Formats: sequence, structure tokens, C-alpha cells
Amino acid sequence: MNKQKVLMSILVGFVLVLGVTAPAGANLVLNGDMETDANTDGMPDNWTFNSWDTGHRTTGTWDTSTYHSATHSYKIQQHPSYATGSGMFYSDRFAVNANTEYTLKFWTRIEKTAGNAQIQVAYYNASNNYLNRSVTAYADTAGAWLEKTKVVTTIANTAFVELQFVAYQFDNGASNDAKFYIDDVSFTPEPATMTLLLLGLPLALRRRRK
Ligand SMILES: [Ca+2]
Ligand SMILES: [Ca+2]
Repeated sequence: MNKQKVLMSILVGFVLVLGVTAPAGANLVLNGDMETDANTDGMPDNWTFNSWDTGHRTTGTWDTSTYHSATHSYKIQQHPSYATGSGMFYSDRFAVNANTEYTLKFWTRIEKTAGNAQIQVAYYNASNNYLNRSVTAYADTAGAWLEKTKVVTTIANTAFVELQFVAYQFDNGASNDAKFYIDDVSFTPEPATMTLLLLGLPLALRRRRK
């Protein structure tokens, strides 16, 4: 076997290993489409809702009337009989790599006149201690389902991520519920690093041939 063939086999092997250990586009979020409730507790599995305002003015519902995919979404709702309300719908934590770029995508429908509909990507270390979070607020979508994309780079020592959908001081006037629907959530590693490696291969081989 000549040098070029040896080099080629090594590179092919390297790419195969990469392909096995880091499949591009694998969704790390469990039950991101909000369809599964295997333990029949009325909440989509792998997701939790908490309202922290006085009197629980904000409620969360596994919704079957408005959804982006199949038959369910999750709805955070603030009722008009109260001035404002706050609540958070969040995922189970899942393992990620530190200092790595990921793409979060989700479909949402927002009806509000005041307060923030926001998504927080919260970073935790290997001991599950909170490190920091990346927060983005979203405007009213006037009842339309829209896909949102947010690219984040996990910070140093990140071992787990929790996705938090927050209705903060939510309001929609005196006669209308404020609503924040969530469906089809995905969190995937950016394929950029692998693409660069693959793009670099022919260049490396060409240099070798000269
Ligand atoms: Ca459940
Ligand atoms: Ca769905």
C-alpha cells in the first residue's frame, strides 16, 4: 500500500468514526413534539410547568385544540381577571458538550400585549449546578404559528442544558387571555465543525499529491 492509500484509509476511518459518534442533526430534546404522555398525568412527558406568581394567575395546559404538529402543543395562559402573570414550561435536562454550537428550533404562537414571551437556554455543570443562561424575548405573532431559530454556544463546563419557555409578566388586556403555545422543539449540534473537516479533506489530499 502506498503512502497515499494509507493516508486515505486513515481519513476515511476518521470520517466514519465521526459519523458514528456525532450524527448531524440528532434532536437532543425528548418529546419535543409534545405528543407523548406515557404516564397519563396530563402533562407531556419530559416537560414541567411552574407558575411562580401570587395565586397562580398563569396556567399551563397540554393543549389539543391548537397545535403545530399531530394533535398536541403546550399552552401557557394568563387569564384576563388578573393584571399580569408569570410561568415557566421547561424541558428535562439533557447532556451536551461544553463550548459547542447548537441550534434550537421551535414553533410558537404568541398572543399578548404586555410582558415577555421568552426562551431561556440554561446551562448546568456535571454536578447539575446552574451556571448561566441565554435569554431571547419574542414579540406577539398575532395568533399565527411561526418557527423560531436560536443558535447558542454552550459555555465552559456545561454538561447539561434545560430549555425554559417563560411567560413573564404576561398580559393581554382586560378581556383576553394572553397565550404562549409551544410545539416541535429541537436542539441539535451544529454540523459546521464536521462540514469544515470534510471540506478540508480534498485539500489535504491534493497538497499531499504535489
Ligand atoms: Ca406525562
Ligand atoms: Ca405537536
